[in-house]
Formats: sequence, C-alpha cells, structure tokens
Amino acid sequence: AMTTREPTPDFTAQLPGDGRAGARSRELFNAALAVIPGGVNSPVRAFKSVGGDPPFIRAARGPYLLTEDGVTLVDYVGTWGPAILGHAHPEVIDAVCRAAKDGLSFGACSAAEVEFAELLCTVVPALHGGLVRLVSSGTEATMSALRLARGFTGRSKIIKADGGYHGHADMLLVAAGSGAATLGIPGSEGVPPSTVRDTLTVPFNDLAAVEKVLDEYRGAVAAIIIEPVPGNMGCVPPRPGYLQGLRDLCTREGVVLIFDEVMSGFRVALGGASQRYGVTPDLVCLGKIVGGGMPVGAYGGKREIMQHVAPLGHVYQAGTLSGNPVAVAAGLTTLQILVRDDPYPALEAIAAAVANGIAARAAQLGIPLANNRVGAMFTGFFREGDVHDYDDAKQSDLAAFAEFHREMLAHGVYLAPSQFEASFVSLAHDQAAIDHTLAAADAALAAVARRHA
Ligand code: KE4
Repeated sequence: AMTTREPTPDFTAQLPGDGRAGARSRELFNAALAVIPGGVNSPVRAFKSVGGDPPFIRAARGPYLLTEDGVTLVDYVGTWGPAILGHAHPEVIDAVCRAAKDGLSFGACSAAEVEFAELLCTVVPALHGGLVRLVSSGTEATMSALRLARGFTGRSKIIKADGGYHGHADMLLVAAGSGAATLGIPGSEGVPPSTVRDTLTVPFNDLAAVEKVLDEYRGAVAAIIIEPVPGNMGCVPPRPGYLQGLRDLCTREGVVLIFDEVMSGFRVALGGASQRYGVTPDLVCLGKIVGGGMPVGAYGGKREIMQHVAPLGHVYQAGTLSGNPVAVAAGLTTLQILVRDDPYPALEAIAAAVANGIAARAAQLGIPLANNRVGAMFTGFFREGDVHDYDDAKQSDLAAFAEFHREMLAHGVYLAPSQFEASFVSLAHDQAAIDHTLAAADAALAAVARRHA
C-alpha cells in the first residue's frame, strides 16, 4: 500500500524525554535487520560503539528530533552537519515543495543550478573567480577532486591525514597510519592493495611529517587532501600556522592543496575554514550544509585546474542527479539564508554555552575532558590533556564516552554515537534547549563519575 502518513503533530513544545530505543524503535530495528545490512544505511547509525539499539526518528524540527516512540530529543548530530538552520526550516521546506511540484529531476541544464553556482563562487574563497561542479555526496566530491588533481599534475601519490575521513572512495580507505608517513595499506576489505599503494598518511597538525614525505616523493605527489578543521577524529583545531604551512609547501612543490570542507564548510564561518583561517586551497570539496539536508556535494576551485574536467577537459566525472532542481532548492535556500541572516555570532555563542557548560561540569566532578571547539562544531574527549591529532584522540576513555552518550540519551539529548565525531549546534538551539542539555549533562556526568572515576 502507498505509505500514507498523518501529518506529524507539533512536538516542539513537548519536554525532551528518555531517548533510548522503546518498543516501537526496537520493533523497527528488528525489521530493518532483516533487510538492511546492520539495519542501517550508514554504519555509524548502528550505535555499535555506544551500545543499545538506535532510536528511530519520525520527524525533526528546529533543534528537536521526535522518535517513533513519541519522545522528543535535543539534537546535536544535525544529520551530521547539514541542519545548521535547525531541522525543517520553513523557508527551505517551502522552496523544496515548490521545486518538487515542477518535477524532481530533469537531467538537463536548469537556471537554479547556475544561480547556486554563482552564489557558491561568491561565498567560498577557493571558488572566487573559479569553477564549481555539483555532485550528490561528499564522497563524490573528494573522489572527483583527487582524480582531477592527478589528471592535472600527471602525478599519482596523494597525502591524507591519519584519522581524516573523506568519504568511502577506495583510494581513501587506508588503514590509519601510525606515526610517520605510512604507505597505504587497505583500511577495508575489498580495497585491493594496488588501489591504496599511492595513498600516504601523515599525522594531522604535523608540518614536518608532510615536508618529509614531499622530500621523499618529490615530483610524485599530486595532492594533499585535508579536513582543515577535522571532525572525523572528533573536532581537532588546526595548530596556528599549520594550514598556511600546508599552503606554502604545496605552492613550492606544485602539489594541489585540497580542503575537504564537507563538514567545516559554512559551519565554522560562511566561507568555511578558508575564511576563518585566511588560507585558500587550490580545490575545495563541499557537502552536508551545501545541500541543506538534501543530497548535494560540490568540488571546485582554480579555473586552470577545473578546466581539465569533462567536457572541457579529459578528467571524466558525471552524475545523473547532479544539480537536480529539488536538492538545489534546498541548498540554495539554505545558503541564501546564511548570507542574509549571518548566524555565525549566534552560533558561536550557542556552541560555547553548550561545550563550555559540559566541560565545566566535568571539571567540577573531576572527570578529565578535553574541550575542543571551532565555531559551531565541538567534541569533548574523555581524557586528560590536549587533543591535537588522531593518536591523541584515540587515548580517550571510550567506555566513559559510551556511558556519557547513553545517559545523555536517557535524559533527552541526542549526541553523535562515537567519541570520534563532532557535535553540531544549530541556529534553532534556543535557551530552553541549552538549559535542558546542561541539566542532562549534570546527570550524565554524575553517572560517569560514579562508574569511571
Ligand atoms: P558523504 O559521502 O557521507 O556525503 O560525505 C563523506 C565525507 C567527506 N568528508 C568529510 C569531512 C566528511 O565528514 C564526510 C562524511 N562525514 C560522516 C560523519 N563523520 C557522515 C556520516 C556518515 O558516514 O553516516
């Protein structure tokens, strides 16, 4: 039967409750397990590292999620970044509905994608005066940018950071390196050694390690791809001078500098990390917020590089739904609102209130917590001392994190189910949502103190 559904009642006035999977979520998860690998369409959603079944989400609005068990939760996943305006922003929903009524996809040129590209080239530093190509995910954006860098330079080696995640293209699925540069060994079954033989990993925030690799492989490295503000090892700020150092090394060696701003783009500033730190890469990869919650990715940058992309040049890349009018409506409207309303001062204040509130409570209870934040993304690592790279992050107490996550969920706060993910605030996280979050943190951290001190 066609899936008919009553409209969701307004749940935003409802107080957040216990978000652990109830009967309905568990019933749905069992049904999912019968037909979907691990019951999920993306592994991290399975709650493997925090335990328990995942709550199923029925609706989302503003800072809140509504579970299939009828429970409201304060959301800090924000669908892994896109929901920076809050879920189901009325202007975005309206634009998507209007576009959908005119057809979902044309597979042909449309005016909206030109308007979108023009705005992207205005807002994103790496795109100023350059070219941008729309795709449908962050994975497609980074995969394409790396192929382009290899085509443009005629070189094969690529460098990434240990603990950096750029989507699941084969050449990027290398085992986390250990210490100095490691030649790629597959980080997933099904990735032939030949595919990652040219992928080198270096520790994040370590310029000397990059310089060493560039000396060793002079003339053979096509690109460095980096999350300028990593979120996939948890949130780790770049050390002062690190990004500029990469920029200078790449300029000197003719290596394409690629900023993977799928997560940090439009998140840490309107112009992303490039704007926040004043460093412009040769190519930039975008995703998440760029689609406002719909499937959109993008890659672009210097015209002299981008003109090697088919059909202008001979680096092939294509996509059936690239630039489709419905996804563009979501992304373009989101971007227009970010430009119009300049939410970044407010986002900074909201994120500081939450991150610092949690850190203060941990300190009062004697729980070691490294409070890392850049703008509206943050991570509290359950460990003493600072976290500057993936090795540091891996020394966190994962059992304490899992306990914290479970207890926060039980008190109505939905955090990313992994210590190695970032938390995200939205413009919709009002004082009530923040107060509820910090009250939950009181209880959750007290539980951690009892069990893990
Ligand atoms: P997608 O292919 O998932 O749209 O984007 C891949 C990607 C690329 N680059 C960065 C910096 C990213 O953070 C991502 C995706 N991030 C994960 C969260 N860590 C998405 C969540 C998931 O995998 O389900």
